[in-house]
Amino acid sequence: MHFTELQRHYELPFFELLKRARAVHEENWPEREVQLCTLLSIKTGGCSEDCGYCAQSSRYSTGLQRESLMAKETVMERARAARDNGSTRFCMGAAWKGVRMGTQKFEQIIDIVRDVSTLGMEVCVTLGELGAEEATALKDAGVTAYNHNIDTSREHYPNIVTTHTYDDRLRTIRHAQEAGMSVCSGGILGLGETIEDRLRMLETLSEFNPPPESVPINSLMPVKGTPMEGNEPVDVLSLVRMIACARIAIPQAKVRLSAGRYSLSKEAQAMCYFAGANSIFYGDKLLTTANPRANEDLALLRELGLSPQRPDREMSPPPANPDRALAPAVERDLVQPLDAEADECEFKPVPA
Ligand code: SAM
Ligand code: DTB
Ligand code: SF4
Repeated sequence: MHFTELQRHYELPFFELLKRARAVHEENWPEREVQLCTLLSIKTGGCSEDCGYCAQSSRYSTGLQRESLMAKETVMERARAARDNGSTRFCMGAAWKGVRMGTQKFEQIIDIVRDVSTLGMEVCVTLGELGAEEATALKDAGVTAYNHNIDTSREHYPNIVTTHTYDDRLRTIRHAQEAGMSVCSGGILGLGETIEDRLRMLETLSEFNPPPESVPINSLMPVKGTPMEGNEPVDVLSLVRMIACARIAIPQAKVRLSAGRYSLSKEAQAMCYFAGANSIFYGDKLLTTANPRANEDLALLRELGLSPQRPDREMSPPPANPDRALAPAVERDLVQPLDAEADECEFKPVPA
């Protein structure tokens, strides 16, 4: 959806915008279902990147305890627990710039994914930068969706990250699409961006072909020690407007009310659900920061007459529109080799 159209929607009187978003939601989704996704940080901290919001960047003293790649059995225990608690999607995150074929850590990841995918949940991973080969290997191992956020507008991106570019992010998304994985991509509100930046971000996401399968809308979790620790909190009504605009601009995507729910009242969350959010991160912890307690989330869903969504392992990614070129468009010859030393020695080659 073009920026000016998004802007027109965003500026509607609040209830008019909500009414339109609700109508799009009802046309495209079962009205009462909310997807429950559990996050697990399988490799924590020590990341080479300088994303100004992130607790896990090695550039900032955030006091976070670093943890190397989790053993498969521990991941499996957590995944089984998530399934038993009603999650239908298990999302594993790693604090890396990216992954490369032929390294020990990538082999370990593939092994973990293979086993987790036997549990019947959707399997999502977020591992940073991917090439075409890595994307195919992940898909073959059983990944259903790859999370890679564009986070903000192209214009604002260099103000929050300098160690990789917006085009690097788009290239990874394209590799995930080409490998046949669903793409989960969204952003963060509260990075010092303008409303225009937020809408430019939605414009970019809505132009993906195939469209993203899910769009996480995070509000910044301010982390002490990062350059963004003192950022202004996100205004709740602007968050609801963004959820509504995401619902209208990308009707076929699940809109995930993501980080930041911890500080939202029940009423604020209810407005987000009404505006089109139909997925949440569920469980007491996100990757490193707090999330509402699972029993409180279930109680709120019950109070609102909503219910957890059924799993759909067989779902295929949203199809591309054959009348348009695939998007994001990427320049092939720009792939940079990953710096093998950057992410605290996690790039050991597989022994011969
Ligand atoms: N390293 C990989 C990457 O950057 O894609 C995967 C992990 S990274 C932590 C995943 C996403 O978490 C980021 O793209 C960002 O959108 C979100 N995120 C990280 N820190 C956050 C924070 N403090 N508040 C809100 N969202 C955050
Ligand atoms: C997404 O958009 N949000 C999740 C998931 N994808 C990987 C991560 C939120 C992280 C919040 C900060 C933290 O817990 O470290
Ligand atoms: Fe954090 Fe991911 Fe950026 Fe690393 S690449 S600093 S884990 S957001």
